[in-house]
Amino acid sequence: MGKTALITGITGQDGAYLAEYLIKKGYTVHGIKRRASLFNTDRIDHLYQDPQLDNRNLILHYGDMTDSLNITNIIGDVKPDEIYNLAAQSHVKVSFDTPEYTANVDGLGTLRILEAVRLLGLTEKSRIYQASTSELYGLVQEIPQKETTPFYPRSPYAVAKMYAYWITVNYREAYNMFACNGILFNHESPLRGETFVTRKVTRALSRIALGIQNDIYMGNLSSKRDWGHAKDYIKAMYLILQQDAPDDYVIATGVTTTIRDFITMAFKEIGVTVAFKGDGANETGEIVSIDEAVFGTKIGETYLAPLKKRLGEKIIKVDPKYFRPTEVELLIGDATKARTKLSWEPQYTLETLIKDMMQSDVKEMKKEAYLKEGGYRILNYFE
Ligand code: NAP
Ligand code: F7E
Repeated sequence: MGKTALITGITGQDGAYLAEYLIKKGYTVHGIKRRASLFNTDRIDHLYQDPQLDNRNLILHYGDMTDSLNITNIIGDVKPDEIYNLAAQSHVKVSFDTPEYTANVDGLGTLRILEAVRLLGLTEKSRIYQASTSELYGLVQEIPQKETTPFYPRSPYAVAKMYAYWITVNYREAYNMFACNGILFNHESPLRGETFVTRKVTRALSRIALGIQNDIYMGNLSSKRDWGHAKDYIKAMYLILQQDAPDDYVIATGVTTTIRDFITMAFKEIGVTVAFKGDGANETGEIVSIDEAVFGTKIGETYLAPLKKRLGEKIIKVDPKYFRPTEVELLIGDATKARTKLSWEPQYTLETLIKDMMQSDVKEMKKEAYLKEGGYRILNYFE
């Protein structure tokens, strides 16, 4: 008999990669998804199986992290060997707009999982992974950040996650539960939500290159992040729950890069060189040259002439509405403990992460560009 895992947040970026990974390992995966007025399972549709089939390895349950009875019922029914608590209102900027909801889902939601396991008498059976975050370090007290670095959260999101971190540690110590924190630094992928900075950039640059978007408005271009690939990071989650004893681990690449440099690298991937001028809210970025051979291969020659006309135009601009009331300026992690104890080693570099994201978004946006062109052609035909 394979193991059974329960993933909260299975419809999110990490949930989707983790579900696929565990199914390949022979797990039966249960996931909690929210009821929504539109389908919200795009990221896991390739794993979906009809409820009428026998021996399914992916089973979805409706639920919400704010509903204790629902969470307790699902855990009681599934009796999972492993619980991966990934569900969260995970957008830092949005947490300033919805602080109470974020605290409820991201903070108390974790308590609901831990209490359900305890009350159901599953403390011996169910191992728990809590999705903790580098945002806990906030106003960093040490560079690089490791497991022993003091926390200094800088957003309602981070404060809620701080509660979740400590309640996980407390239940481990108080009730001898196998409950662990993965303190993951930013991780991205083609499945990343469209409003996080990396995906916002790779989508927008693909659209600008294809002539279906004019410009992009950004927030703080100078903050620095330690970005890895989600595919590498979900393997760490799995490894954390396979150890002999529960513990907390930092998962990071040890490389930090500004948002500005991420944009430069993403444009470079399609043969476009940008230069930035000014600072703060007045900073702008423009295209200074195009490597025609690279652009032709990655985007297509058809799109070269229109983009060349835009050389020297301000394509990247700053809108202060994207600034945060309190910013996390610098994150860089030291994952020595994970590398040594878990033998965790990331396969992707920032360059290969960007390549993966740009390839995927160019492919996706080309469909939109073709439709638009096709649409114009049809319109012209009738005019
Ligand atoms: P994500 O793409 O935003 O996914 C979040 C998931 O949580 C989605 O499935 C979402 O459902 C679900 N969710 C949100 N509110 C919920 C609620 N009230 N009840 C039930 N489910 C709810 O996040 P991610 O990037 O995969 O991150 C996974 C976890 O790791 C999160 O806890 C995040 O805070 C944490 N984390 C992320 C990073 C990172 O860089 N990605 C780094 C450190 C920690 P819908 O699909 O219906 O919205
Ligand atoms: O911002 C700056 C922004 O929203 C990164 C979540 O997964 O990772 C994520 O949180 C940086 C910040 O991610 C824009 O000010 C500039 O300094 O992509 P982000 P995040 O806030 O680091 C951690 C580890 C988590 O746990 C979270 O769940 O980029 N930035 N301009 C911008 N950010 C956004 N979103 N949009 C901009 O236009």
